Amino acid sequence: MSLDLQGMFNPFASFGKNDHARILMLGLDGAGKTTILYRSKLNETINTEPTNGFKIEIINPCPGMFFTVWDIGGEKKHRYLWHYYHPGMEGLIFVIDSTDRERIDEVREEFHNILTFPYMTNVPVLIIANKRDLPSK
Ligand SMILES: Nc1nc2c(ncn2[C@@H]2O[C@H](COP(=O)(O)OP(=O)(O)OP(=O)(O)O)[C@@H](O)[C@H]2O)c(=O)[nH]1
Ligand SMILES: [Mg+2]
Repeated sequence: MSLDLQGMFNPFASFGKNDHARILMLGLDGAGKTTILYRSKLNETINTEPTNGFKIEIINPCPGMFFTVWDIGGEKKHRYLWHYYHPGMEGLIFVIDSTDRERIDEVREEFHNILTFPYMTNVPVLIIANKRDLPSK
């Protein structure tokens, strides 16, 4: 599957070239954050484990565009970290498993909660409805 990275990262096009904007990537466990992170970095699908804490990678989705992406684990026990890592972040990627209808209310609550974080005002938000290759559960 090819990914249109330039199109996908369009919400962040206002960042200057080469300025390495800091982007926070959040979403429930299993949504596909780490998969997307490495697809964006390596252009390949890697096998992931649930993220225990966080991962940081610099990605270069198109020429001259660099982002430092902070991918924080989405399991409930890690979600308190979301609040601690948001200061200084300049953009948000929120990833949703679009087949996981059972947890859509939880997704909504967590997203609304993120929007109350004090530093999360006036930051561009990219919402990815992931796993579109799968049938709904
Ligand atoms: N079919 C399909 N599977 C996907 C897709 N994206 C991710 N997955 C699978 O979903 C599972 C969870 O993916 P991760 O990237 O580890 O999810 P995560 O959001 O980082 O999860 P946490 O680290 O626990 O927060 C893995 O088995 C992935 O291979 C997708 O677009 N389609
Ligand atoms: Mg992960």
